[in-house]
Amino acid sequence: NQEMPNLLKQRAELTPKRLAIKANNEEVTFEQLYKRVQQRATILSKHGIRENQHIAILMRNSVEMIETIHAVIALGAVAVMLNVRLSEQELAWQIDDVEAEYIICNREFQKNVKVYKTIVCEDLFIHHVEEILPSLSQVSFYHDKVATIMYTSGTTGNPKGVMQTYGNHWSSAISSALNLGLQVNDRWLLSVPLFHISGLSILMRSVIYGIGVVLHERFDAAKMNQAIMRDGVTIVSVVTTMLKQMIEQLEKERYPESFRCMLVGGGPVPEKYLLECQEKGIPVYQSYGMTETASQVVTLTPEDSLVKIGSAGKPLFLNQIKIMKNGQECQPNEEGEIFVKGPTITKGYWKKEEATNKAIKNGWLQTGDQGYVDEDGFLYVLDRRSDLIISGGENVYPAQIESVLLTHPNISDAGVIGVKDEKWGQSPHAFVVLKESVEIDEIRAFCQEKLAAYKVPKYYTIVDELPRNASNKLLRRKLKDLIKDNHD
Ligand code: S0N
Ligand code: AMP
Ligand code: MG
Ligand code: MG
Ligand code: MG
Repeated sequence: NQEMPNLLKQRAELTPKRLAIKANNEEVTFEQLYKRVQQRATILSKHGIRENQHIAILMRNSVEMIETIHAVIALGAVAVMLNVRLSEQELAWQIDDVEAEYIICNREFQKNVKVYKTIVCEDLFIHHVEEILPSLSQVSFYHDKVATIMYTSGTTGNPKGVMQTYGNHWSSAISSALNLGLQVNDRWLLSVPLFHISGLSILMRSVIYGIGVVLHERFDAAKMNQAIMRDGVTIVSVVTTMLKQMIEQLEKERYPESFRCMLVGGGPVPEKYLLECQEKGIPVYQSYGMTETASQVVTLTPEDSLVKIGSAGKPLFLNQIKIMKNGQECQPNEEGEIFVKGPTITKGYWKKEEATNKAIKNGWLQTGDQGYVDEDGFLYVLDRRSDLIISGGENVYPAQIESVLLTHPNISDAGVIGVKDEKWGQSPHAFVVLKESVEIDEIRAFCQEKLAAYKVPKYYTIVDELPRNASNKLLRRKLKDLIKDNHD
């Protein structure tokens, strides 16, 4: 369990004058960032935040959010990253489960967590701090120590807190650099949420590599393109929904030569967008990864992007993959379930030993995803799961929506599937069996109360009964057939 220094501190010592963050019209160097983080940590300590506590962060992407994450880490506490799109109930569930001591939030989100001990970010950092907390220099970091927790849902049951260690983040950043390379003048455009590993991993890379983050507080395709054209951005992380809007917006223009990587992940990437990228000379890299693997574990290399279009690539250095079916390892091109092993795999789910042992055996993480590896070792992730809907990079689990629908007094049975959506890739479609008649709008409003907006079914079909097998298991595949003609 190797000890490591405070990474931001060491980075600030190594390259103090380099750009750490560029946001709006603000530019922050690593030296300045480190100073501000020390001040923030001192203030947070005065509010009672201590080493090893779980501190939830409920914020929108901003410089303040970056400083808050680093400050929580500097105190030796664990940063629990909450998705700002979640409903009050969903947030409460995660906060209770993780036993968060405090929630640091933007003022706009305070109403969603009002029963908890909140610290409103906007109120906190208006005063200047004269003296930095001396004990900050005594906080130790270890490879095996949990840095962050992010919740992710499984096929059934409640969300689970994925524990990401310092070692996981470190290894992830190193493996990525060994694949994509690293240049002193790299700048990574960050517009995906920092509460997802897609966003947080950029922050980690920035500190570990000593490269700048160009921060966008909200996604705007035109502004992203402008940043690539004008702000010296060399790498961007996107999900398919964002990529699609960016290429549409680009029209006839071309990105500059210096722009070297459009890293796309978090869900399936339809080949038509990859082909369109090729036509427009966009260096697109498909990747495969998840919260449990601290971001990408498989990424296509530049030299293969043309020949192996559609593939997510080969495992990044030090990672391994295998495809399993009925307890046997598959042959090349044979479809099965994807397993991953390597130093970026989570040490487990918070307080869920059984689930951890089920998911990770001998270091191999069972991903739940279907795919195959071709004869040259390239992974293809298949879009075969009926139990997971990915809408604009956000995971939606049908079982969760079904259980919400079932609590409605007029609904006796419910089934949810993902249907094709032009903008989001997939959207939830609900099938309900009614006890008594009820307006669809009422069902929708009922869901809106309890679920994040992106989980609220977009379409509803009233049916007499749902397709179930002999053991009463819902056959979601059969639901697809019922509406085949509507969505294709
Ligand atoms: C796609 C995004 C940017 C859309 O958000 P936008 O445009 O800002 O929407 P809003 O203005 O906030 O809201 C407008 C309306 O749209 C609804 N809405 C918003 N998002 C969604 C959604 N995803 N699905 C459906 N509806 C959505 C709002 O509710 C609102 O509706 P109304 O008007 O009715 O109120 C945004 O969704 C986004 O940021 N998505 C990306 C999330 C993400 O990053 N996912 C990846 C998670 N996975 C991982 O992190 C592992 C993989 C990974 O690490 C990775 C991934 C990508 C690239 C690189 C990596 C890597 O390995 O490094
Ligand atoms: P998350 O739980 O939000 O970390 O999302 C991880 C999930 O996104 C994976 O388990 C896959 O189901 C999906 N995913 C990630 N990358 C890809 C990809 N390249 N192709 C298809 N699905 C992907
Ligand atoms: Mg997941
Ligand atoms: Mg928007
Ligand atoms: Mg996802």
